[in-house]
Amino acid sequence: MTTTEPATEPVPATAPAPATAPAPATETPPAAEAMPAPAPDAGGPGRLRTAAEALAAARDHLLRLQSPEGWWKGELQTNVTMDAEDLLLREFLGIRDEADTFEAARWIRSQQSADGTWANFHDGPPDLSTTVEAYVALRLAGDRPDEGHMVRAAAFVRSGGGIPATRVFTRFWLAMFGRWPWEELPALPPEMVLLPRWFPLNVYDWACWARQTIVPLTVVAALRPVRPLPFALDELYPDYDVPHDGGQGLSGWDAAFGALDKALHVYERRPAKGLRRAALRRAAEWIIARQERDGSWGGIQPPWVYSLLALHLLGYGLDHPIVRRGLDGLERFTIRDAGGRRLEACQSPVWDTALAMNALADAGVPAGHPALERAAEWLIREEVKGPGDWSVRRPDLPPGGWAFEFDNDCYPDTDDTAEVILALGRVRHLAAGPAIERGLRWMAGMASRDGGFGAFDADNTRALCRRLPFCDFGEVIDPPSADVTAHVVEAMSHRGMADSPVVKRAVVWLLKAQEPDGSWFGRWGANHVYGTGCVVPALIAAGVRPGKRAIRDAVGWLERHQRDDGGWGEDLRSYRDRTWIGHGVSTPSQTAWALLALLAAGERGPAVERGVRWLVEHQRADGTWDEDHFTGTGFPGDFYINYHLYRIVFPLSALGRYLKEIS
Ligand code: R01
Repeated sequence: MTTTEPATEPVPATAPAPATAPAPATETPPAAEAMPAPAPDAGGPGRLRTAAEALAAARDHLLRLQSPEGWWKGELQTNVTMDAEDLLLREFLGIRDEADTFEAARWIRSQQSADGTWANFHDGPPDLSTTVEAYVALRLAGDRPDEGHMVRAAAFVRSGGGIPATRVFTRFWLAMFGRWPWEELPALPPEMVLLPRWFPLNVYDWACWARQTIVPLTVVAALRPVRPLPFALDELYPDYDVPHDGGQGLSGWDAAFGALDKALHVYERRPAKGLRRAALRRAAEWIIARQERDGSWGGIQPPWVYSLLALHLLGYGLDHPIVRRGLDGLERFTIRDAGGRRLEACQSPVWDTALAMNALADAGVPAGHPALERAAEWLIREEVKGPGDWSVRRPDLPPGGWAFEFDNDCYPDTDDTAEVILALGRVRHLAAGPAIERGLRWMAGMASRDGGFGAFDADNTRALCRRLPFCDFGEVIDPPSADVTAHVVEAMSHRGMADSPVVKRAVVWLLKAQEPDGSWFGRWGANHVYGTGCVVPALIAAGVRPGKRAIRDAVGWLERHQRDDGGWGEDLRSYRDRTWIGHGVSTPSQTAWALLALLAAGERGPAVERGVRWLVEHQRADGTWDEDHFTGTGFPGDFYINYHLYRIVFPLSALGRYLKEIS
């Protein structure tokens, strides 16, 4: 990816400008002796900051990024399919605006690699589906197929098998525009929403993000709309047909699902009228009941876009309040700056705020500091107070906890709940107590049968979902993972629950999940460095002794994977190619994760010193770090996230804990 990315500095992007400084005139300043000394100026040429100076500079930088309302939010950067699909949505609805198209096209072009392709993450390999979607969006914007950048893109697409080889989602979009036959997409009948909750592949067998995507897509697939584009895409077909299943032949479940898919295609030619009508009505009700206050669905772009399409196709006009609110809400996920116009796939204010509070507390900012107080008050207001889709599997569990986003009340998750509980535990806020208790009770109730924790649901483990021909992109279930389970264990342990049965079972789960090499897999962060960086501090918090075999093995793995420059880095390619595990360019967040694990394990030796030195040496003059590489994981192998605050919150935590240890 060509890095024409503008500022790498995290700035709350779509919301009111952050306070430039915590306003001392209106706040009660904390006791002077409790306040750490202000940051000195940047080291200047030739002089390296000390770790304490680096910490102070990072702390002050992070404090400046807080919003007046108390939250933090860094940009959530993903890939250009978000921008391409937004233009396609607007084209389909007949509301595509020329000025916005121009700005979106500018952004998309700026992300194109020199070879004419688009990747899904910084420095990543070319991605066929992403390149096709970007190409079609640029055609919509008026770029001609004979322009150099388009010629190069089309050549890459053809060499990779062309449109027939793209993911199902890409061909879904092309079908809506008459550029792919609907019959040649995997069947996705809306009757699925009528399946009872005990029946395999019913909507609650799917991870919440897949469920929210699939339900509206069944509607679109049933109605098979076609609104032709003003251009053909012949240049995106290969010169000869590449065989579809690679000629390997199908076996077992794949063959069974292939047969089911054929049968469903036959049914699709003549669906039972009453059943189809009931299914579409149920799907519409299901979708409408899940629109959030901000107009979104799940606070993530794909379900949002497909829900708008589905309702529109069912007759909800552009002026219907549901559609109106949905379209207006997308504005708040839109960033416009020097680089152009782009969309966030999702927003992370609760997550970022909890991480920022924990980092500031690690950095020695006192519990009564106004920034922490304001953040705590905001988090307390964000508590989820009602039931959600999670209630289907846990009907007797009272609500509680936190979601990732501003408005996502149907979908609290255990990962955010754990981090928020840790963050609230570091301020002295009376109102936090009951919210923490409700969060702990909710989290405990969300344990899966095997003792581990998934993010949004309990026992969301039906692996069969992954085998549907429709599912060729992204994770579609939400089984327990080591990183989430670790966060839950850490939070509960800090609240005095280390000896509770729920924590003990989760600890056993974590010990069993350790890889033979001593590391843990990272489901929501890249990758084994994240998993290991999450699990080691959690096990220590739960009372596992640093001398235990599991901890020693983890320390050994981290030390073996420290890079020559003293940092840690793990490439996202590690999700598809095991030889990359533990290897990649050093980054601030990954270096910090490794340090957090080593420090928790009681390490004080050269590995820690060199890691800290890497952080100090790579800090910017303004106190933050550059981090072009993505270190967040949406779906292993398919979808990645650059959380723009990771570059500062994790290094700040690591420096803070390091300085506490050596002082
Ligand atoms: C997406 C998609 O865009 C998307 C966006 C965000 C997420 C889920 C959970 C969390 C919270 C954060 C982000 N935590 C569990 C993790 C914390 C680090 C997932 C997906 C793309 C394609 C499809 C996300 Br299909 C559906 C959604």
